[in-house]
Amino acid sequence: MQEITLPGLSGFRYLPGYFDRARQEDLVETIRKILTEAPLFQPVMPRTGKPFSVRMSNCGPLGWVSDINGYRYQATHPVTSRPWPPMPQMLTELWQTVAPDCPPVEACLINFYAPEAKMGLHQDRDEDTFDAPVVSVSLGDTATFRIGGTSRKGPTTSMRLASGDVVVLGGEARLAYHGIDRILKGSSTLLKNGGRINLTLRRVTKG
Ligand code: MD6
Ligand code: FE
Repeated sequence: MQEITLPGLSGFRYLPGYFDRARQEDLVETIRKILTEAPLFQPVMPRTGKPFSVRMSNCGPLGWVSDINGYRYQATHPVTSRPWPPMPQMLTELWQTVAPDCPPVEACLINFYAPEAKMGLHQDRDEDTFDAPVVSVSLGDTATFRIGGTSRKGPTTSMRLASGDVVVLGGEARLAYHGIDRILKGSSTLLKNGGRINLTLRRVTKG
């Protein structure tokens, strides 16, 4: 297994090809089942109400939501009011592998990117603890991922995240600014209708 780090950003790990094609297909099937129970919803920005270009859902005991009132974690789907579906075993195992000393994963945010979608530079900081990493899995079309440091200004590095790749933001990198500049439409055959799914695994509460 290849592991790529960045000299100026400790705690950043890029694990290209972590999931092989067969396991990516398993994971997509699992996510599709989750999305029949907890459909993708359209989040909007706090205050402005401007819609995100990605659609979202979650699995696990807690899910991340954004609406006019703010960003938060909650135990139920904002549209159906039902509890989020359970965390799939493949994701629990990924968490145990890359964060063996951390308490169990509590939330998996599912982001769906149509080919035109992107994600502005942001920090993941809505959790009560930053001791555990945020772990991401990319499925489907390749994305251009940009990561900088813990200040919004300053240099950034770009890399392509392909289907099956895993990124770990722990340590100093836990609060690094990052985002998705673009999706490379048609770059993967994994999702029948194209686009990209990104899963981010988080510990939300203090262990
Ligand atoms: C994405 N990723 O890959 C957006 N956050 O679509 C993230 O926002 C992210 O890749 C925290 C940790 C890893 C990530
Ligand atoms: Fe993020």
